[in-house]
This record gives sequence, structure tokens and C-alpha cells, in this order.
Amino acid sequence: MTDLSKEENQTNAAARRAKGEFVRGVSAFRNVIGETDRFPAEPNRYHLFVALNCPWCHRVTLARNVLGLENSISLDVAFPSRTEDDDPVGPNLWQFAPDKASPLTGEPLPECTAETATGNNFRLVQQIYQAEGSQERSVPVLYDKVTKSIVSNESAEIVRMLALNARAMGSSLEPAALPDLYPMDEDSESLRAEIDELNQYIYVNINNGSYKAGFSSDQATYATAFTNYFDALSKLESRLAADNRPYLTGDRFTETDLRLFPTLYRHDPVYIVRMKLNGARILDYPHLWRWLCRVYGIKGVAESNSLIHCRQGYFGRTWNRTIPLGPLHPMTYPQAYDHPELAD
Ligand SMILES: N[C@@H](CCC(=O)N[C@@H](CS)C(=O)NCC(=O)O)C(=O)O
Repeated sequence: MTDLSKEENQTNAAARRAKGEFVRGVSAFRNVIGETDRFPAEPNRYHLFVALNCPWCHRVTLARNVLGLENSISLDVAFPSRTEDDDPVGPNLWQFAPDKASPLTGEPLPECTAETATGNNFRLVQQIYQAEGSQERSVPVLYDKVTKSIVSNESAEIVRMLALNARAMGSSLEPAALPDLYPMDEDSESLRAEIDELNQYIYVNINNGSYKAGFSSDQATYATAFTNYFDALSKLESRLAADNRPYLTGDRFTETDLRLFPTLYRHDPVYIVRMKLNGARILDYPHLWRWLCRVYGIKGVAESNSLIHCRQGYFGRTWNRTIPLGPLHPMTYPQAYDHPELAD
């Protein structure tokens, strides 16, 4: 049964793609830390392979940081632009290239690394999969440095694993400071149901909906995705405005806030242009804007991503390779996220 909170219905996927609809594939590596002896929850054992322009990777870098796991789970960062047509292995592959200059800055990107976990210093993410006989090639990848094997490549499940095992996996945060992203206590049953419901609504209409709009080449599919996206923003704006709650489910920052953030963080500086989602800015939704600035202000969030990587990754291979430099007003991004008052 497809869990629509984290993946797309694959019915007639090939026919839908042929008609111009963007249909996201399903991740195959679905092990869960702490569920079996093969992957126990312990510190300094696991590693993440990510690209910072990827919103699904952003979920896991957010979870790693806000849960205080940045010293316990190591991280490699791929170059935001995938391989070119002249690459000896092939185009469109995630590559580790820490010395490669960014077309946006003219310098190597300080966040980019080599591949440091498998012991093979692989050039491509694809090679990490091939080492296990898999044809997959996506990021994020959660990797076990002890068994030298892939645990999971499904960001929704990686976030949940880290949330439920943060203490055992070596969180540096004091218990009182550790966010409880998906509370498992008895009294939180209705909260969990609310988080699950919001996760699905946000995945379908916003997280994946933005790709449905930006990557589909069929006008009707684009128009439906465009409408669903802005309807969803309006619904979330009303949800926050109804009682001025700081977060989507109330007073506490939960998993569903974490999953909404990567898309809204990319909206004004990237998606308005790249995904043709030019119906409005997040700045035009005062409660959503203040929510975005509030989450951006949480410890570890600002460091969990880079708009330089996002801009380069989303635009580098499209539209004659020039990367839009705006918006400039009312302020440049991400600096604007330090200013909730801009929406007043
Ligand atoms: N369901 C996966 C989706 C991951 C995904 O689609 N990642 C993109 C990057 S944004 C990717 O690497 N796609 C594979 C490819 O296009 O080669 C998750 O949430 O982790």
C-alpha cells in the first residue's frame, strides 16, 4: 500500500511520464535503525551522503542538526551540479567534487567533500549503490560504516529514525533541549495522527507538488499542481493565523514543521522562478513568513543548508546556464529570514 505521506502512487507511472507528468520513483533501501540487530542505534556509526540543493536531503540535515547529532553522524556533501553529458560514466549523476569551482562564486564550495565513508573514495553516489548491486542513484543515503552497507535512502524514514533514536545515537543536547519531533508517549496519540495527516497533505501538495509543477511538461498537470500548491499555502496560513500558534500543530516544533521547511525556504529565492510557482511569495503570507523565520532561528537550522548550493543546483543546467541573482527586495536571501517583521 503506497504511503502517500512519503511517496507517489506509481500506478501507470510510465504512461503518466510519457504524457509529461513528473512522477517520483520509490526508494528501495528501507531498513530501520533500532528495529533489527543488523543496524543498532548507537553513536558514531552512521553516515549521511547528501546534496544541499536537494530538499529531501535538507530534511535529514535538519534532523541531524536540530537533534544535536552533527558530531555523532558524519556527513559527505556532493557537488550541487550533477555530471555533464561528457562524463565518462554518464550525465546527471551526483558527484563528489570538493575542488570544483562553483559557477556562482568562481571558487570551490566549502561545504563540498570527497566520499569519506566507504573506504573507496568513490567519485559518484551511484558507485555506493553499485557496490551493493543496486541501480539506484539518489540522495540522501544513510550509510552504516560498520557493515559498510546502505541502511536507507528514504528521507521520511531517516528523519523518523533519528527522531526516535537521537539519545541512543549520541545526541549532544541536554534532555530538556532535545526536540521531540514525533512524541511516542501515550498522551500524544492524537498529535501523532495530526502530524501524519499534515505530513501527507504537505508532501502531496507542497514538497512533491512543487516538483509536479516545475518538472511537468503538460500544461494541465502544471496548472493543477500550481493551484494545489497555493491552496495548501493558504490553508497553512489560516491554520497558523487561527490562534497565532507558533508551529503547525501548536506550541512545539515537530516533524511536520521540519518537513515543510525545505520547500518554503526555497520558494522565494528559487521555486518562484525555477518551478514556475509565481502565484505569490512566502513573504505575502504573514503567518507563514513569521513561521519560516521562527524555524530558521532554531539552533542548527541555518547551518543545515545553503542557498548558493540551491541556486546552482536548480538553475545550473537550465535556461542557458545563467543563475538568477534575485530577489533583492525587500532584502536578499537568506538574510531576509532573520527579519520576521518584513511581513508586517
Ligand atoms: N523519496 C526519496 C526521494 C529522493 C530523491 O528523489 N532525491 C533526488 C534529488 S532531489 C535524486 O537524487 N533523484 C535521483 C536522480 O534523479 O538521480 C527521499 O525522500 O529520500
